[in-house]
Amino acid sequence: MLRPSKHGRATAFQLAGSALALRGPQGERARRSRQAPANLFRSDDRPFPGFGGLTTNQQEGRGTLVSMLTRRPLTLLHTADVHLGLDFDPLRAERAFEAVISLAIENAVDAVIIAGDLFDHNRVTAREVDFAAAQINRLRVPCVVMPGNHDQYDAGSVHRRIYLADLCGPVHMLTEPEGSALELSDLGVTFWGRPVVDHCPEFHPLEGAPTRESGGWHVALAHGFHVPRGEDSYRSSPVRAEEIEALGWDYLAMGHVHRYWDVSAGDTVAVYPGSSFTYEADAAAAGSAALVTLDPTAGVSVQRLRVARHSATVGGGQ
Ligand SMILES: [Mn+2]
Repeated sequence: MLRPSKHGRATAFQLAGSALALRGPQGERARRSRQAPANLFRSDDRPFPGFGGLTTNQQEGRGTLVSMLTRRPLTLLHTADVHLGLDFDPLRAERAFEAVISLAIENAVDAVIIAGDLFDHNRVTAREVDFAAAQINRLRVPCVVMPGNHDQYDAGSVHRRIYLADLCGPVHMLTEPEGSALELSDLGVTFWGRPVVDHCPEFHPLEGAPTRESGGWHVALAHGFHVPRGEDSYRSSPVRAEEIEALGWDYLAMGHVHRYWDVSAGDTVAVYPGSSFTYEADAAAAGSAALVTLDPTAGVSVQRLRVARHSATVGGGQ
């Protein structure tokens, strides 16, 4: 389940089974079948230097990512809910995305995360796709993209119709329905994400997220609705505070809620960056993005960035 990646010593791998697969009688078979190889990759057949591979954690029913990477200072530009192809004002979303990419360049980040809803719907035109690709191709750093509920990875998904990774040099897609990890060893970071395939209450974006062992930074992506501690929710794609705490990763890049919102829990720093555009008619209103700094000494910090609108070119009257 390994495939080479285009960014130097990068690897992508799918988790062997998921929490969903562990439910019911079929799940029990799946669990037994996972017990044989405790470590999927022996040390002598690691595909790339520094790649630790995946082990299973029988007690928790979660895989464990073992990384041989070392932490180094890392900055990420995290955006979500870009909604290119926005029905009522496509130019508004486009200008905002252009501004987000400019912020990434100006801040000289090491990588960009788009945590769902890059596209507003699956009917986006070739022109809109070309616009997205042209903007992403302004980057000279990796861009990790995961589908959200507006561009969900079902049979009709825009991400099955067009392949951003082919159009854009920097793009790595996280589209494995049960979740997949992507290790960028040059940056000392491992990403994991489970895309929205069916936006419903039964879908839990963090279900099946592996535990992590020391070594490098661990950054997860989740597109869903935050549920505060102890509360029940019938909303689709819930991400519970308890799940964020149990994740125990360095950073959780959220998407779906259109305002900047810190939902950190336990040791996991978790933030919604907010939509890159704003529905406000006020030209002074702005969307937002998150500038994430991961420092081996100072830890993880997040700064809310304002995404300025180009008021002279954005259509008003909404
Ligand atoms: Mn969404």
